[in-house]
Amino acid sequence: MNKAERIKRMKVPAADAANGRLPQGQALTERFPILHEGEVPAYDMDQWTLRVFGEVSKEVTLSYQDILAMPQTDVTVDIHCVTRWSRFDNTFTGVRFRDVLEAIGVEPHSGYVMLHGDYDYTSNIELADLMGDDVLLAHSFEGKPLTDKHGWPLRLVVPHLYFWKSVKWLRGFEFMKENSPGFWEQNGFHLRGDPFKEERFSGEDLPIPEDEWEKKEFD
Ligand SMILES: Nc1nc2c(c(=O)[nH]1)N[C@H]1C(S)=C(S)[C@@H](COP(=O)(O)O)O[C@H]1N2
Ligand SMILES: [Mo]
Repeated sequence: MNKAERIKRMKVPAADAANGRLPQGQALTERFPILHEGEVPAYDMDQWTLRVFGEVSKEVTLSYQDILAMPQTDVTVDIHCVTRWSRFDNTFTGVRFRDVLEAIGVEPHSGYVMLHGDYDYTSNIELADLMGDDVLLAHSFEGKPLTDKHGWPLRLVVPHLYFWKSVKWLRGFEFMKENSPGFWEQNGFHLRGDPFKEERFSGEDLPIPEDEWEKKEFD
């Protein structure tokens, strides 16, 4: 199938394309693709920790119970993956990043964060992009615990940036002196990744076939 035909097949309701809800170059999906590098982690939840460390007033290590005891928030958000799928109206439940900072009484001493997820996945983000109302450390999706493949026990959800920033199997926030690139950012992807500005790449465009994601696993 040629490119024009593939684009024609993409499901983009005219109203959503017109009202700007669907970013340029994206295709809508109602299924939820599963994308990650490496293995789905297995956990002993008694050993599981989430660390806040680096350039901060104090370093803190949280247990899963600590997270569940913090104020819980539901968000319903659209998500946009750089491999060109978008999915509307996803409801996640968890704790807002900024509520975590407040609950643990940590003052950031820098504006840049390296997000750490299992196994050895990283993505960099600016602190300002973590402070919004709908940035969650999520444990549930559509009212049920996240599935293992979508990041249980805890994933980040940063809906206003491409989904590679929404680190699954989240384990740490490392405040950094400088904005240094994480895993995909070292491999040619944009340092910030705003889907509405199509901030996909840092340099030359990388080839991303429009239908690559359709060949992935879904649930
Ligand atoms: N730990 C970890 N988190 C990750 C990834 C990964 O490889 N490892 N991939 C990212 C990418 S590229 C995408 S598009 C989303 C996919 O989330 P999903 O599988 O729930 O759709 O997870 C992001 N979070
Ligand atoms: Mo991705």
